[in-house]
Amino acid sequence: RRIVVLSGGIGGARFLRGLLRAAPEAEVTVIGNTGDDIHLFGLKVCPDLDTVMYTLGGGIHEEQGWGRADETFAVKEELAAYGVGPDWFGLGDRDFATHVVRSQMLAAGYPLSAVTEALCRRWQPGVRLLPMSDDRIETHVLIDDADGGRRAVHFQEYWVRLRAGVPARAVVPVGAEHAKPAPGVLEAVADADLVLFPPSNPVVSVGTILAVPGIREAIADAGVPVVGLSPIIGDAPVRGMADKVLAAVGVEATATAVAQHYGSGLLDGWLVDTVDAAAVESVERAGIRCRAVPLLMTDVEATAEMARAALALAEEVK
Ligand code: GDP
Ligand code: FO1
Ligand code: CA
Repeated sequence: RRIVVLSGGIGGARFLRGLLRAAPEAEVTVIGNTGDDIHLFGLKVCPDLDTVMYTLGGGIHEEQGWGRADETFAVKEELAAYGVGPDWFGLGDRDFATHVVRSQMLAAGYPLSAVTEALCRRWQPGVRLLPMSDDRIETHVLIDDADGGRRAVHFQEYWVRLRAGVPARAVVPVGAEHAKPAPGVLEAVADADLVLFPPSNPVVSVGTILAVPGIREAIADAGVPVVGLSPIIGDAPVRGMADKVLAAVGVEATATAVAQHYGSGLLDGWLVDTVDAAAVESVERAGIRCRAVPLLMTDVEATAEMARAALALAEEVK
């Protein structure tokens, strides 16, 4: 069975670990978000691709959900000693090596998709990891300025330096309108038996992937079940600040609102947590089949159960 998963970082990567346990025989292609990418110190950093690669490859810092395990920060400290910023983005020494290899290959003319494939040869994530696009797309967030105006900051500055502490007035995937899907993306969707939206951030992860021209249409037209799992439980994100970016696009932080945001034109099935069982009726009224199951990824087995529920729902909506 060929499964395509649209993934951001932490939530998507953890879900994928459960999916691989639930369906070890499946061929899984991950379309990874690259809107979080940031250029720092002359290097290109791809947080969501790296989080999927490290998590499935066994190198992730488990509690953080990003960056490498057993990290040291000598390079970061030396950069600070030179007064070379920014200092608010925690790049570790081991992680730097990934960005050096990636930047070197990009400079040699390899597209991001080929670079990602090369990096995955070391990590063996057990999935085919494709960037959503080889073209540069960067999510910027519009915030209020001191003098009553507005200014755009890079998503990472909003998320990490500002800790999403100020309202996001707009979220813009800069460059998306001129970008095209990376090689293999549309083919993977066309060949898929099932498309899954993991409990990733609906705006800056799944939403950014869907903003690449052609991807949303390919999924809607694939003629196979599209099943999603809510990243919102009990009217709040399980972790992180997804509610801040949902507000920016006028979507309330509820399991129902997120399903409606994706729309019945895209979603055939939606899983909500048992605490949101009351949402089932409203989601079904929106034309999306809905089931309430435990959705907390407390460990790999719990996540595998979620994945099994998603696969079962996909069978129902076929
Ligand atoms: P990021 O790119 O690192 O932010 O990761 P993603 O976009 O892939 O996923 C972030 C989302 O994962 C957040 O909005 C969380 O609400 C969601 N999330 C994290 N842990 C869980 C969990 O255990 N269950 C569910 N349902 N969602 C989760
Ligand atoms: N997230 C943080 O909250 N603080 C950090 O210092 C940080 C550093 C970092 C370094 C490399 C990397 O691949 C990811 C990193 N992240 C950090 C996570 C990153 O901000 C993700 O984009 C978010 O988790 C949301 O997607
Ligand atoms: Ca992300």
